[in-house]
Amino acid sequence: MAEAKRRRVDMSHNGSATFFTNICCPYAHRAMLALELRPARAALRSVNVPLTSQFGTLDKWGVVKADLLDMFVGKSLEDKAEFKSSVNPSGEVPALRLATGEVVAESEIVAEYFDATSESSSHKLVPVDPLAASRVRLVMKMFNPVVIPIVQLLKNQDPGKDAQLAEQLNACLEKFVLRLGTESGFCVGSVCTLADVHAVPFLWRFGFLVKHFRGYDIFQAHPRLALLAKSFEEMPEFQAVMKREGLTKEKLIPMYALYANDSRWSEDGTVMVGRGKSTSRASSEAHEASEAKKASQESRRLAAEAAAAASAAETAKAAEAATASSLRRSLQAVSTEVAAAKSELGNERVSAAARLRSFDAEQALNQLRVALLSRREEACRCVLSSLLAGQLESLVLGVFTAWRNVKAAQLSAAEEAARAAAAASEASNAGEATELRRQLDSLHAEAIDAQRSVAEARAASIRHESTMAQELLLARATAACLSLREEASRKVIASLLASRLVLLVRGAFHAWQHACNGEDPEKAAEELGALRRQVSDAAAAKVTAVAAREEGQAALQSSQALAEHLSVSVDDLQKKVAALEAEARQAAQLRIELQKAEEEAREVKASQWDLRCTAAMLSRRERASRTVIASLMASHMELMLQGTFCAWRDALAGNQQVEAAAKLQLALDSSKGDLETQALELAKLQKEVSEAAKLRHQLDETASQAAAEAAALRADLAAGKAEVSEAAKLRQQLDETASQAAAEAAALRADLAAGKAEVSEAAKLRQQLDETASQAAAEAAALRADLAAGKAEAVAASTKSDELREECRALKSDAAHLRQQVEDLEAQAAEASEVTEELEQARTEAASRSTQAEDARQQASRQACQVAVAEASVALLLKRERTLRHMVATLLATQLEQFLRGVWESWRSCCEGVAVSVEEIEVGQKSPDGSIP
Ligand SMILES: N[C@@H](CCC(=O)N[C@@H](CS)C(=O)NCC(=O)O)C(=O)O
Repeated sequence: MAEAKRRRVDMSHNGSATFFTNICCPYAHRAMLALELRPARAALRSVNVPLTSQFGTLDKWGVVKADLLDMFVGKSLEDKAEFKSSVNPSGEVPALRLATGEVVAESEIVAEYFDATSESSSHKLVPVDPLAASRVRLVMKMFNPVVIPIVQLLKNQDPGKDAQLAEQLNACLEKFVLRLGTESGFCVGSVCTLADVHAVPFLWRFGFLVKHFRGYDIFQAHPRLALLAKSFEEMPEFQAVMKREGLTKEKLIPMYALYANDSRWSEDGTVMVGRGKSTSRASSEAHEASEAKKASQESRRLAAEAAAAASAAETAKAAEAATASSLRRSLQAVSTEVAAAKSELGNERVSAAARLRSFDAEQALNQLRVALLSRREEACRCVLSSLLAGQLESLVLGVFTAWRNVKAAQLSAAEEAARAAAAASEASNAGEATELRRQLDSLHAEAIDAQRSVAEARAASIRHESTMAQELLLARATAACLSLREEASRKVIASLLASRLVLLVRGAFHAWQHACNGEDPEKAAEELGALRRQVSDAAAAKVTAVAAREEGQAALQSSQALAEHLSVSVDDLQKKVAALEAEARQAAQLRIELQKAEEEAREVKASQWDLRCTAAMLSRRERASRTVIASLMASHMELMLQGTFCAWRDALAGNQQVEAAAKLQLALDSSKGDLETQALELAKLQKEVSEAAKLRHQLDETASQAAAEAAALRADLAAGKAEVSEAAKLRQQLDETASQAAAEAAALRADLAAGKAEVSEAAKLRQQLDETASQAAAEAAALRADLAAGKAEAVAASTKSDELREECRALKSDAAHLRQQVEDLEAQAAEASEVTEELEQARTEAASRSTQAEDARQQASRQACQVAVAEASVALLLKRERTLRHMVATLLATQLEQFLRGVWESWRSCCEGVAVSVEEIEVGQKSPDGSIP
């Protein structure tokens, strides 16, 4: 009792750690076992917290029976509520409140906390090795699904479900066993781990509890689990817990009776009335045997009942047989009556069939007519549809052929335009080349002009020298010579740049042409080679130009002596230059014409329909232009840099020369009186004069070369003219093509307008047709109504005529009868002629009778007349019907024709609409100003 008091629930937190537990709970058992294996370092107060269900047992059984472990003494549900509010909101054990007031809950977490915080020398429950720890955790995870089926089996109240629940439990246990190690009886490895602490409290207690209450032995089914339980039972720590808590299997079984009875109590609340242990396997077998015995007795009883029922059925069968024979007899009588009635009916049927046959024949005829008409209609539809299909096919074929032709024409026009453009570009190239050459020539001429002017100046200075001091003249000449040299250098550089520009532009146009003609690697390689050759030629020309520049400088130095001779050659050169200028003007004119032709060609090209081709060409041109502009900019940049450097170098050289000239001036000033030096200078001048003669010779040669170049240029000009004439021809052709295209377009537009007009007319016609059709439909409906009325009249008339015929027949028979009577009377009168009176009387009678007969005859003739009239009216009605049918047929035919015409028109308009939309698409791809987007 003292121990029990020690265990009183004391929720107060007095600064020491508290472990809230209950050995009846397998979860709490986990934490208790862990604490035993891994003792806490600080003092730990253990407090038992009764379970809610245990309080119920306590109420009903009393402390002696319910509190076998002395856990509830002095404990109440209020304590439980306080535990919930102050320690664990779920109200579940185990829970650990630390000295700091923090709470650790959930069994495996509490167990792990004990393991982690223990300072005991015992091995850790969670191995330090991560791999071993992972195996421990895997086994723990695989055990969790075992708990639910094991509790379900224990609480199950339906014996029929035991096997199924045991099977479910077995499946979970199998999966768990598969993960267990083989090194020892423990779950993992050779020592006890957290996995064992996790599983054993459950396996140990539910092992014997399930066997006791439900007769299912998990250890027999899984010997590995028996080994595990045994390994644990032998462990001192396990035994220590059991001993301290006073827990034995014998005490635990009555505690778990609550679960085995699924908490079902008798009404007075003192006895459990659930299944308990009553349905163990053995008891269930006995139950099954008694059930089987009951079933066999029941079946025997049922068999006896069945035999009695069979005899009763035999008697009933005999009675029924007698009844059946009497019934059969009456049936035979009835069948005889029925046969008689049938024969009567057959006779009536024959007569009715005879009556109906005529009607059926007419009906069949009508059906035949209808079938014939429907077949005709179907045949007409087939014919029309095949005709329409054929026409549609031919039309589509025609459209495609026309479209192909138009495309081919467009392509050829585009090709021609491209060719013309290429020719024009070549021509423009040639023109530009000519222009550049002309510029080169003009530069050359300017250089020569400059030389001439320099020479004149020089001559003037020489003349002045003769009168003034030769020294001063020489100095001035030197200065002029230097400035001229600089100018000549600039000119040479300009000519070089111009030649580079020519090459660049040519290269650009070649690239453009190459882009336009498609990417032909061989051609490109050839062009590249040609360009390289031109570049090397240009380099050679540059070298030659540098040499010429040097020569020019030399020539300029000696130009003083050449003044007179140059004046003559300058005149010639001026003439040649004038001629060249005239030619250049012509070339410029041609170039302008070519540009115009090219612009016109472009305009013509722009008016072509093949926009894709043009777009592709434009994109290629754009690419080529970009390439060319990039290369031009690069080369310009290079040239600019080169020019800058050259200018800078030339400026430096000029400065040096100016300095030298200044020095020379100073020297000249200083040695003004030195005649010997003057004589020497004069000798030098004479030498220069001789060199100038050589230069003149060279200039003559240059002039002859210039003449040859002029001849070549003239030839180029002629070629250019020929190209221009070709371009003009091409332009003419293009004009023709354009005019043809314009005419075609105009024709197409006219066709389109006509088509549109036709479409509008067709629409109008269709509207009219629709109106007519609606009118016709209304008329047809009216006619149909008339027809129906006529038919009804005809039917009525025919029935009336039938009746009249019948009456007529009756009258005729009456008349025949009367006639017979008259004959009889006449015969009697003939017999009675011997007796006069009798005869007269008989005659009188006969006369009266003949009068009657006459009356009857007259009546019969009247009736015959009436029949004839009725027949005539029937014939008239039939005729009317025929007329109506004919009218309906013609109306239907007209409607059909109109309908087909409408279909045809709508189909044609649809086709034209397609053609129009195609043209509109073609046209719509141009921008409003006619330019290509
Ligand atoms: N998931 C919890 C379950 C603990 C649990 O269910 N404990 C039960 C006893 S077996 C409990 O304390 N129930 C509260 C009560 O019955 O009042 C754990 O692992 O700790």
